[in-house]
Amino acid sequence: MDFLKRPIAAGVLGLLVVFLLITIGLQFAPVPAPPTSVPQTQAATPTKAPTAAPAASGSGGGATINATEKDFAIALDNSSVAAGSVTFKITNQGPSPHNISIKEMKKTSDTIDSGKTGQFTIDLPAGTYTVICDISGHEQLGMSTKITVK
Ligand SMILES: [Cu+2]
Repeated sequence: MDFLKRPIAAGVLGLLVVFLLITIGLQFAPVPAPPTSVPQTQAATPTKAPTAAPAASGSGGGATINATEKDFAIALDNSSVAAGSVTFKITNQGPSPHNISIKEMKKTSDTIDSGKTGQFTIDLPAGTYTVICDISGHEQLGMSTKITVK
């Protein structure tokens, strides 16, 4: 190790070490860069979250129509409601079982037995709908009425 004592050799060696460290440092420098792409993908997911909030507030609202059914008629306390969720509160005052069916939507409530009550909620866009009891023959016997949704 005699050459290490020579100033020029030591200087050249020192420069080589410095050059090597800089080269290694430059190669490792790009490594911290990839994490910057991670926050971008994370930023995309929170934008979906706010869309869930309006759905929760909408569930509480909606129109209510009291529907009284008998053999053989449907009486509604309100025949004009706002578009959206519409809940029929059904009372069956007749001796026969009845239901509430929105003809245009092909949606029908559970069957309500004589003397019983029930509820039927349906999402209705603006339009005119025919409300019937879809138990065989009941519509023809008079269980049919109209509602306007606007
Ligand atoms: Cu009926």
